[in-house]
Amino acid sequence: MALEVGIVGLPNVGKSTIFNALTAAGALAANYPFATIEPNVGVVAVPDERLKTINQFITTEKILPAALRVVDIAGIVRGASTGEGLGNKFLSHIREVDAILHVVRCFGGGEVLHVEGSVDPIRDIETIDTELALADLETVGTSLDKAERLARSGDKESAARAAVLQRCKVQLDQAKPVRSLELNAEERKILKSLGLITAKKVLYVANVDETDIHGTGPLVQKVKDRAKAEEGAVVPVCGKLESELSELEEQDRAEMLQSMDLSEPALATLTREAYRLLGLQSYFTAGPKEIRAWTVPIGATAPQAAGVIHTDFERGFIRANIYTLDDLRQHKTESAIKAAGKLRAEGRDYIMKDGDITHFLFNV
Ligand SMILES: Nc1nc2c(ncn2[C@@H]2O[C@H](COP(=O)(O)OP(=O)(O)OP(=O)(O)O)[C@@H](O)[C@H]2O)c(=O)[nH]1
Ligand SMILES: [Mg+2]
Repeated sequence: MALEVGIVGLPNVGKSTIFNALTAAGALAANYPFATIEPNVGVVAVPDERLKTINQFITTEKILPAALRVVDIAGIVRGASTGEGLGNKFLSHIREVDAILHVVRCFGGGEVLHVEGSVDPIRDIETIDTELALADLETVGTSLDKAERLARSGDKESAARAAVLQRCKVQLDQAKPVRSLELNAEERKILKSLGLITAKKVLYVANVDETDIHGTGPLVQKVKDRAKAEEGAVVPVCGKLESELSELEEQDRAEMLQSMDLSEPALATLTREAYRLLGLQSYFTAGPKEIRAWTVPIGATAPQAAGVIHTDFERGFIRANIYTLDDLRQHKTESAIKAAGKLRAEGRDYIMKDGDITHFLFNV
């Protein structure tokens, strides 16, 4: 099950433009069902040059990159938390995603109306943050009442729960996100089931003018400063340009990128950053049928990684035979890697490393 990121922001900031470009580019990227699943849900490939490198040594029928699900959520307006606009319905979509892509308008252009009348990314971020904080405050308030009641009747677990919720309440009352609270593992566990929106990680997407595709202008700088204070990241994307790029064939796209001094579409950078934000890494399987990237959280063990392919692989895990891309570059074939004693047999406790090329042995 691919992880999911939700595109959030004020109306008319370019969310759907970016979503459409992401899913169209993904569809061209590989022979994979990268496309739109529902009108507002798509699957995008996580670009990874290492797949091509593996393919230089191992011939295969198809190459499958890792994937992320992306959901385009309708614009949030001032008052959404109290049911304004499409209000709560959309907030409930955001509760379900693993991380948030917050699109902020940094492009001018009088022809596209701004709901607040002018371009001001920091004000816009604060408007969204306030609505999300208010929505969380409601969730926290309800849970806190309940936890306090149970705590009074002597329930220890509820007392611990009430203490964490109280900290969240203080934070949210100041319109600050729960993610910037320092929480230990136990506290995180308590909050997990609440699906608090402001506890989710955020990647800011600065939708820039065609005159500022590298994002060096003052508006993007403001967003960068803001993100830095929250230990977050910003990717500048020109929605208009990306949507043009996504419609081109590979050759034309490469020429257009080069003419603008860009090494890749901003959407590729965006997808990779989102992957990193989620604390994910890839390992590979490689054979004549397919070369494929699989997604695991950083710190996953070998059996857990096997479980991403199939739950039987995890249950019946015996061992993993692993080599690296460098081994492949040096020795050229798997049999040569083995002959050189470089094929490692790893057991149940092995912590997967980014880029491991793996064969799992299991019985069912
Ligand atoms: N100049 C310029 N216009 C853009 C850019 N990105 C999007 N637009 C325009 O802005 C308008 C709104 O874009 P959408 O992608 O529909 O915005 P949205 O955020 O999905 O809006 P809602 O779904 O209503 O919340 C459209 O007319 C786009 O063509 C950009 O980078 N530059
Ligand atoms: Mg839209």
